[in-house]
Amino acid sequence: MRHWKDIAAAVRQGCRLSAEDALILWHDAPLWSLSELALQRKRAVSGDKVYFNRNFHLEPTNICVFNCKFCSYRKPKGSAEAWDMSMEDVERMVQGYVGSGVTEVHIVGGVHPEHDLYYYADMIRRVKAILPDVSVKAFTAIELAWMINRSGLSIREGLQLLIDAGMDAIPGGGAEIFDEQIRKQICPDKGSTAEWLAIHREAHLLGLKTNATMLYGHIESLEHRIDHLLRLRALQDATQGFNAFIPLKYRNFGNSLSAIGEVSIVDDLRTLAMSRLILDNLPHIKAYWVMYGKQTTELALSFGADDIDGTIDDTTKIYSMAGAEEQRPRMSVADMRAMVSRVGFRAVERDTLYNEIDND
Ligand code: V47
Repeated sequence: MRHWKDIAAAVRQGCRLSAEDALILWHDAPLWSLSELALQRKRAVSGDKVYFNRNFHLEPTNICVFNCKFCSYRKPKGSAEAWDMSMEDVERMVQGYVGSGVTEVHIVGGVHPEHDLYYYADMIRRVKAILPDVSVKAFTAIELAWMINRSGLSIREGLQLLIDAGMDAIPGGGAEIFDEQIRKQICPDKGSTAEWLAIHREAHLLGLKTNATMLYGHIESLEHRIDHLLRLRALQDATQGFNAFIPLKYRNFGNSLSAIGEVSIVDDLRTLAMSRLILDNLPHIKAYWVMYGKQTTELALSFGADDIDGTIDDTTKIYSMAGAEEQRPRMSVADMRAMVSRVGFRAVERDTLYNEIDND
């Protein structure tokens, strides 16, 4: 068995990590060493830049046909905490951002039993009619697989229909953990790993950029995390279509896995650094401040992250309902710039496709 120091030396030379070496490094290397390695890789990709954007989320519904055990957001139809926005509600909300400077709307929600592909294509068209210059990053692969399957179209045809309506990119949600046995335990009725990967592959072949996530810190092992990252790396080798990877820490309030608690901040930082090191072909690693909280996000910037997501404007409920510190997540551009410069990096505003926006 190799020593972590030998593996670290190989990584410093640019060698790709195998599953076996990744496990040794993840398990044995001291935190400071993972920080040093991940920063070296981050610097090679994005220098001293850390990206952010001006965005808001649109979560049209939390009614969902699936019942994932880690989810605090989903409520059954008829529950006092369930919502289902009408198209007029959606338009009213989007109108509120005219002239605000936002460059992205991130649309995700529950997999509603009645809303179909044509309904969501119409929603995208209405959003674009109000905010024509804003990028629509929409629907997890799980939502997409559901709506496209029900339409009778192929994945390619379904995605093309949404692209024609104005969809510009796909967010990374719904990946959870790819290992089929763990997936069966935490989200038994949800769309499969194969479906998630097929949607992203097809999107990439159509020229769409997408993100990827991994839900960690529940019942999975380090081997499962490494397997997840290696499956993403393999798809990225084939398509080059992923823009960013976002590790998502399991937050335990208000869902049926609550009893297992949450992992430590050291686990968060190791996971970020190892994601940067294993995903040597993915340009951006995002520390999603809404999920980590602001303090962990600051630290994350010394562990390979080069993106902190966006201003959000208190428009997402997924993490507040799961117990995250940020109960009304909102950050100003000045706050984001200050956070990045406190760590010693340079904040750079980007659009959804990582084109830099010069607002200085
Ligand atoms: O798919 C749900 C996760 C995801 C919990 O692509 C939970 O730029 C932790 O994917 N604890 C949705 N995580 C969020 C997401 C995302 C967020 C920000 C940026 C991007 C992007 C994508 O949230 C879900 C699921 O994996 N999630 N419940 C929970 N209790």
